[in-house]
Amino acid sequence: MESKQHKGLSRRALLGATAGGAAAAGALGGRLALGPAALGLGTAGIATAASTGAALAAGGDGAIAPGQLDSYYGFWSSGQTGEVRIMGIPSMRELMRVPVFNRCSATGWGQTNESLHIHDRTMTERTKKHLAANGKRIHDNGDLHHLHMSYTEGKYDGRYLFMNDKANTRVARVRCDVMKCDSILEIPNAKAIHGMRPQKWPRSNYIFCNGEDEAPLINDGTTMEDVSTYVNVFTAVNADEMEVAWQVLVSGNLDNCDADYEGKWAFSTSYNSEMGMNLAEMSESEMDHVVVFNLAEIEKAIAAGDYQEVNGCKVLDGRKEANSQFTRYIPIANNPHGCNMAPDKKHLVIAGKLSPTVTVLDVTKFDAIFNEGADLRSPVVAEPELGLGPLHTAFDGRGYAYTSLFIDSQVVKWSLDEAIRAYAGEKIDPIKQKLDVHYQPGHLKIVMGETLDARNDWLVCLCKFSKDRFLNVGPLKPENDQLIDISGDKMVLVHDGPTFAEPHDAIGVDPAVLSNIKSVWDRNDPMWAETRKQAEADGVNIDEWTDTIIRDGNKVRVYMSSVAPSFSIESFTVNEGDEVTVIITNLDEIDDLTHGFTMGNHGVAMEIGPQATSSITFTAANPGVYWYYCQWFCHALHMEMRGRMLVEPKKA
Ligand code: RUQ
Ligand code: CUA
Ligand code: CA
Repeated sequence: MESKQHKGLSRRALLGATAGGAAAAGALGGRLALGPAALGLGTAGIATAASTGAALAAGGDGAIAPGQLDSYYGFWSSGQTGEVRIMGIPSMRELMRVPVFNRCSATGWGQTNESLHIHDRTMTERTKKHLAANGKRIHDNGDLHHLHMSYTEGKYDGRYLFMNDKANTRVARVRCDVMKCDSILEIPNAKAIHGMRPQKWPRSNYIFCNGEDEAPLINDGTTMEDVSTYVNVFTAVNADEMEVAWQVLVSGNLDNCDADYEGKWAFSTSYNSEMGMNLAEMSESEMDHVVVFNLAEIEKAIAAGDYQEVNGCKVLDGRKEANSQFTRYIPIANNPHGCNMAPDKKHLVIAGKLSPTVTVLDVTKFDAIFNEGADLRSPVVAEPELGLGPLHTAFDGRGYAYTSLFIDSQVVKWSLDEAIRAYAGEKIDPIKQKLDVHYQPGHLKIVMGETLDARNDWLVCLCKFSKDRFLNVGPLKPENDQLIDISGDKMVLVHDGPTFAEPHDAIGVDPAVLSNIKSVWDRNDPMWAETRKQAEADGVNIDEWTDTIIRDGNKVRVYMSSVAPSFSIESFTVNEGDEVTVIITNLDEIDDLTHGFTMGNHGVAMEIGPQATSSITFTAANPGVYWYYCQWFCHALHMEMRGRMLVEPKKA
């Protein structure tokens, strides 16, 4: 039975045939005995999946046999967990976690000196003051909603991933060659970065960042009750330097954003054009708006020096009353949410949320709305009614759009072209299919669907509730990321994927884009450039086997090397109260040979990848004997990979 599965028969292939179905039930026992019912599929659904050749070849129901690789990378945000997750599509297996805004117990992210340098680089004085007052060094939470890859000419270029932190108003960058965060930028003036997108054309020079929360621009407590002094801030970050390029003040708040394929516009939805301070006020108006940002006009003003400098940022006034050429406000039905640019380079789809409609805007008509007295709704080319609670829209390469319906718990597939023709008066129904999902979907993504290279095989739908879909794990339930086969005429739900709090967003990427991923670090990697400088100042060569201990007042720097299964230092002695920095270079050069360093009873641990240098600093507060050990299983004698720190009592 076992061997049969290893010959590449997927669960779906087995289910598709009657005889095989029995074999599968035998092979996989209870799990498959539940079969189609548990998957929420009728037999018709299975027949369709089995008949869709392309998707079946790619893994059918998402079952990838042991040892087989996925067809695509998936990059998942993790919401309030604050990390990035790398998944496989279609297996939906979690391949790796990349800590970004969170503290990571395994890798030491948020604790190693290398990661603290990244945190410190742009931390504002206000944040430093706050952290010091709370006895902390960094924020150890983040709310990572959106992540996107860098683009060159409308396609993913495999250089970086960018992600937002709504909780602490930050944007971060992950290097795709090593899949580690290399930059965190705290954005001054704005509050709560929510929507975030890299520029698509000509390349990702900017990352566009929406400020969601309203507050006084100079937020020093002098004005608080008078909400007319509140502003919202749209920020363009220089994606290469990870610095604020410019900011634009806007009317209303900002929710989601996107950018076009010509490099002319960025656009953001606003659900609080009312500038309300409570729910009733925020949904009072019939209409909210989409803000269109005119990049050429903004850049012109910045180049001419026509800006205000606030907290080191170049700020322009794009509010309605300023009557500038920086922005236009297109009226959209109340409380819109998703903002998704189609790969046809022309259409932008705004999801209604409180309205059962989505609004389709032709971005090639945006120039016209910057003329005096123009009809701001003139770019609207369709407004199909899709169902209740439309949140986000994904696109395939065949002209279909797929919108999540939060309240209806469905994904609706519709034709962009037919919606436009229907709006022009033709008697035609653009809706192709509504598929039940489980339950309450938010974002949904098609592999490469946010690029000019959109695919037609897999759609991932990130459902906010799983309710009864999995064994009960207590009051806190997982989310449910569902895999949908879109290769045939009908969408077919093929896999339930439980996830921990809370992937808001995801992208699917062809591995061809990521051919630059390394298995071993480059010894000269900039990640530990600061540490290397310190070593040079100490006269230590960290590229060679070393066991040097430098004493510098009450600071002690312990330079070690590691080669499985040993550290170069078996024991070292410090004095009670010393500030100890342990710097380790992993001289192993083999793939998948990561070591770790954990100092017992000191709350200290870090990862040291092959050919990497990592360092960590702590105070030896209590005299005594402490063992340190490698916490990454690296060798048959991994348990023996340990040593002692002896902390001498203070001399009286
Ligand atoms: S938003 S679930 Cu934070 Cu992306 Cu719509
Ligand atoms: Cu080195 Cu375990
Ligand atoms: Ca509103």
